[in-house]
Amino acid sequence: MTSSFRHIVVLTGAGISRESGLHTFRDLDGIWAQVRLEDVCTPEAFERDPAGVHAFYNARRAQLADVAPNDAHRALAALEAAVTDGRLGADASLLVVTQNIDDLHERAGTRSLLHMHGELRRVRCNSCGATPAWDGPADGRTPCPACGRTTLRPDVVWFGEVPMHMDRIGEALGRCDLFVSIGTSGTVYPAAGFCEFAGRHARTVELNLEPTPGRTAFDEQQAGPATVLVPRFVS
Ligand code: BV8
Repeated sequence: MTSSFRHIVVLTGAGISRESGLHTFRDLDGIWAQVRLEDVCTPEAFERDPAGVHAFYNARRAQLADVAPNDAHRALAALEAAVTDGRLGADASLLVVTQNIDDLHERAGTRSLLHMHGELRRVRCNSCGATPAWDGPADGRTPCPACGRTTLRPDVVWFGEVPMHMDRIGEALGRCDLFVSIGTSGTVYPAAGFCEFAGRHARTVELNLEPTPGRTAFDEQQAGPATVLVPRFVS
């Protein structure tokens, strides 16, 4: 399916990591059924309870050691290899934009990747702005490796904060001829608006366990698990 396109943008959400064992957010067994978004995923929450927010992200960071990429992550890495080898044309391009903060795309081999909501395996210093790679727990007593101050926060984008890499994402969406949304409910903006923007000039496809409320905005919708749909779609 993808071989007839030149410039592909793929948006992924928590659903692509579900079969690796990481919970989604809004499914019945999702993260927001366990903890209130307002208590862990806003700057106000961090201001109010930094230890609680650090604990939430420390637990999710620790979980990365117990999970591995699945066939959907690997299929996207194989697609990138085909682009890099010139099998989709000399000037072909692929960009994976993920809302996920796990590292499963990297571990599957994807390099052309932007984490628009940040990364679990980084922290950010509120004093000096350093964003060191981070594997273990962090909290209000952990000194920043760059400046030594104990002002570290998770390097993720909370509600009300500006997503990362929006300039590069907008540029890629503006020139793509294929936009594929994988494993996202299309609830959170600005990611939820990417289909409408790309759809002005590109073919748009939703690959999701079930059709989402935004499915009518896509040219095509396929329902099923990502580990089945994605390898078949990119072959
Ligand atoms: C911003 C942090 C301005 C990291 C997250 C009113 C209207 C419109 C917008 C707003 C509004 N009020 C406020 C806003 C803005 C707000 C927003 O969109 N709110 C929503 C709730 C209405 N957005 C923001 O604040 C953003 N910032 O707008 O700044 C701006 C914008 C542009 C330019 C400059 C300035 C910041 C949003 C980031 C918030 N941070 N997380 C973390 O803790 O992980 S969001 C959170 O939701 C996660 O990051 C997650 O990635 C994201 C999206 O969720 P999904 O990935 O889609 O997961 P979900 O569970 O919802 O769905 C999973 C899907 O997978 C399901 O459909 C399921 O069927 C499917 N699935 C399950 N299993 C499988 C599967 N599919 C395939 N195979 C399977 N096996």
